[in-house]
Parts: sequence; structure tokens; C-alpha cells
Amino acid sequence: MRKRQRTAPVPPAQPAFPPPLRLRPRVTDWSLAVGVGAASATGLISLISGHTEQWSVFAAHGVAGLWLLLLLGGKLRRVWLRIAQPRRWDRRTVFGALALASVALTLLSGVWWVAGGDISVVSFNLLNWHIALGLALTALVGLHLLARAKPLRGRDVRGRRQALRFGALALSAVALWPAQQAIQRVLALPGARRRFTGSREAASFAGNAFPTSSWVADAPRPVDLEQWRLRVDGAVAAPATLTHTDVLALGDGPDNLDELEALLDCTGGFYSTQRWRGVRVGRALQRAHPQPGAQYISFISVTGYRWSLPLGEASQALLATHIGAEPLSHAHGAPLRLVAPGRRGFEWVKWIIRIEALTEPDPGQILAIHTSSFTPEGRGEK
Ligand SMILES: Nc1nc2c(c(=O)[nH]1)N[C@H]1C(S)=C(S)[C@@H](COP(=O)(O)O)O[C@H]1N2
Ligand SMILES: [Mo]
Repeated sequence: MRKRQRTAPVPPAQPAFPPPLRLRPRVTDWSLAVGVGAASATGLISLISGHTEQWSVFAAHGVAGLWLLLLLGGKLRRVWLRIAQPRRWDRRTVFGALALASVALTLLSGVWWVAGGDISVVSFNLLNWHIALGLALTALVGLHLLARAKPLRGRDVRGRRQALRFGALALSAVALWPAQQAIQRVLALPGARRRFTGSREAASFAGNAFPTSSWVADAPRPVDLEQWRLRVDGAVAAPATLTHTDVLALGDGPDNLDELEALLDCTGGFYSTQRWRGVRVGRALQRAHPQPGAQYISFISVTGYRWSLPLGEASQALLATHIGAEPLSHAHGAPLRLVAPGRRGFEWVKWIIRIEALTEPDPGQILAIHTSSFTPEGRGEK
């Protein structure tokens, strides 16, 4: 009788050389979670950073992104089989797959923008998409963590080899950031011409020709100069209401406006340097005599958009009526817009109608810049 031969179960194919940087599943997952947290936090902070000293925020964001990129391969290799088999899907798979897809798309849009990519998809450029996807991904990864997170155990992190791999991966992420910049410079990729904030130059010193932008969608009606007044009030001894002529007369006259060369850097990804002209904010304040307790100056738009700066910095800022040789156009904030050197574009309030001296910071301004576009004035209905 022939003996039936029992076939031993075929062991899963092992790669002859395991990838040197593969981390244990839970270590990979928690590293991804920490990477996403770091990328979101630095990404959000970067939106309000514009001073050159703040370059490290952008560097940290880049390193967090590269860290995610390096980890993603291992994660994909592991979950691919589950995702590729619809029969094995459940609700948690959907969150997980969405989280993974959003991480991949966010990384792709970020890397592409950094490399100089210049496409726009449904009227948003790559940087806009990167920000939107990044916000979505933070929410999705949060949900995915709630649904699937497994605690790290001692045996996940123990072992010299595991520590070495982890260290090598972290070092690679840190080293890839300057390497990537050097390569861009050597190859003279368009990405190398960006500011440290990621923004690209647009129509500097060309008057009103540079792009216009809005934080949400402020679109007020053009302001009638005859009707327009600037109110200076709040913590001041002598509140004032000024006509356009009064404003120009605050300085050395319309033929001798104050000048400031300053760079507007929009979080939407462009920057433009202009010779702005108008009157220093300090001159308007002098007229109204700030009280000793005044600490912040809030600039308020006809739309309700408002932002404030510390008193000393505000005094040095400019209330611009002109760009170079041209009067400010409506889209750029006529008749009066703030020029706040070193601050990101969103702080440069357009269509100013009121300057208010404050004795305390104004947290409400964060809400105001998001809601102004929904006021009748912001929609141009009033
Ligand atoms: N009132 C008001 N001011 C505003 C904005 C806005 O939406 N409303 N957008 C800000 C943003 S996000 C930027 S980048 C600059 C853009 O100025 P620009 O249109 O002259 O380029 O204006 C800032 N001032
Ligand atoms: Mo902006």
C-alpha cells in the first residue's frame, strides 16, 4: 500500500534578507501616530510663523513628514493584504484605509510642492491641498487610533536590534531634510527658489500686480472714499474719526508718505516684496493718545476681520494707501491696509475702518478671521 504522503504546510515565504529598517508592527503604528501628531502641530504653528528665526518650525515639519514617509512603506506592506481583499473589510478597515490614503496624499502633495510642483486641482494649489488633507488626516488618524490602537508592550520595544532600527530610521528622517534641500539646489529645481516658509515669489515691486488672497472669502464692496472714515478708539484718551484726507495728513503730506519695503507671505504659498507707502500706525495712535494700559492694537476691517499686534510693533507698522507708484487697489485692501513686516499675510488686515487700542490680548480675533466672510459686509451685500 502506498503511503500517502503528507505535505507539510508551506511556510510563508521569508525574504532572504529582512529589510534592515523594519520595525515591529506596534512600534511602527505608534511611530506613525507620533509622526502625524508632530506633523500636524508643526504644520499648524508654521501657518503663523514668518520670521526667519522660526525656520526650525518648518524644518521640524519637514523631518516629521520624512519620518512618516519612511514608516509608510512598512505599514503598507503589512496591511496591504487586508485592504486588497474587500471580503475582509469591516468598518474599522474603512477608517484605516482612509487614514492611510490621506497620509499618502498629504505626503505626496507636500513633497510635490516642495519639489516645485505647480499644478492646481479644482482651483486649489498643492499647498492648499496639503493643508486641507493634513487637517482631514489628523481627524482620520485620531478616529483610527480610537478604533484600533493597541498598547505598546515591553516586548515590542525590547531588543538591541529594534532600538538600532528605530534610531537609524529617525536619523535618516533628520538627515534627509538637509539632503533634500541640497539636492534641490544642485539640480536647481524650482523648489529651491522658495522662501523658508515654502512660499514662492510673485510679482515683487510691480505695484498691484501680485496675487490677491483672502483667509476665507472676504469680498466687500469697493469702499466709497467720501463715505469712508477711520475710527481710532479703545484705550485712548482722545478717540478720533478721520477722513481719508485726515489720514494722509497724519504724516508729512500726500507727497511725502511714509515708506516701508516689506514682504507679504501668504499661507496660500506666494510671497511678494513691495515698496509700501502710507502713514505709520504710530502717527494715528499719537493723534488719539493711547492710555498707559494700552498693550495691543487691533486692526478692524469693514468685513469684521480683525487682528492685533503688540503696541510697540504696531506703532512701527504701516497703514498703506499705496503700493509703489500706484494707489492700493480694492482687492489689495483700499483705501487702507496694514503692512506688518515679518508677520504672515493673514495678519495684514485689508479694508481697515477701525483701529482699537486694547489693554489685553484679543483671543476672539481667531474666530473673527474665520467668520468675517459670512457677514453681509464680507459677502459684499452691504
Ligand atoms: N479683511 C481682510 N483682510 C485680509 C484677508 C481677509 O480675508 N480679509 N486676508 C489676509 C490674507 S490671508 C492675506 S495673505 C493677505 C493678502 O493680501 P493681498 O490680497 O493684498 O495679497 O491679506 C490679509 N488680509
Ligand atoms: Mo493668506
